[in-house]
Amino acid sequence: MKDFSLYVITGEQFHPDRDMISVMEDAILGGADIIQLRDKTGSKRDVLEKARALRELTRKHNVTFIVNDHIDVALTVDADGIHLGQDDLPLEDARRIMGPDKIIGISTHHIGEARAAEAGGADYIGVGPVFPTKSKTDVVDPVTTGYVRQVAEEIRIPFVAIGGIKLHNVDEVIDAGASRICAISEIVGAMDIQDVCRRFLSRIPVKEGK
Ligand code: 3NM
Repeated sequence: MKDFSLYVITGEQFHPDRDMISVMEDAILGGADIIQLRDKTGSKRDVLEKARALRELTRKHNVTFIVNDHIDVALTVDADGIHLGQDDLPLEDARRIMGPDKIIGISTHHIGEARAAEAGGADYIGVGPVFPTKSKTDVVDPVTTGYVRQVAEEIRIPFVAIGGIKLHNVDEVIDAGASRICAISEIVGAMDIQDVCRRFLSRIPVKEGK
């Protein structure tokens, strides 16, 4: 997959007065290089409509587009990939449906899950929640930067740190070895989304070849 630095997930509850597409376009203009549609409550039709709009937006800006959970929606709009939780469709079934070229990302909360995802052919893993977060209801206890460090040392596929990451604590996550950061509330809930993205990016080490 195309490498990335700043991963932004939709979180419409954090911007009740703003349109989701304009919020995500601001994130992209600020430098977000991968976008995920995460919608746990909408009907399939709603999710499909949002996915189509985000697909169009991400194509326009040449940014990677991932759909959370809804594999049928991901395929219908030709998203670049899907993101799965530990209780979603197993990786090997998802791979069979998505085909060899689509991106499959998996949330992991301990090293055993990270090893299994890598061995099973995931393209990247989520590592979190690093800190407490209010953006996810069925969330496990914070895994701390200790888990980030463990993954940085052992796992060879790309990983993105997630969960409660803010401008005031991102340096701890980078120091633990993360080079890809994901945030919802700190970015989509901001007054100046582009500025927050640029500030995050200024803290993330630049990758070779980018
Ligand atoms: N997944 P915020 S934490 C969607 O640990 C999600 O797998 C997590 O939102 C995981 O940046 C999380 O607002 C919520 O804390 C991230």
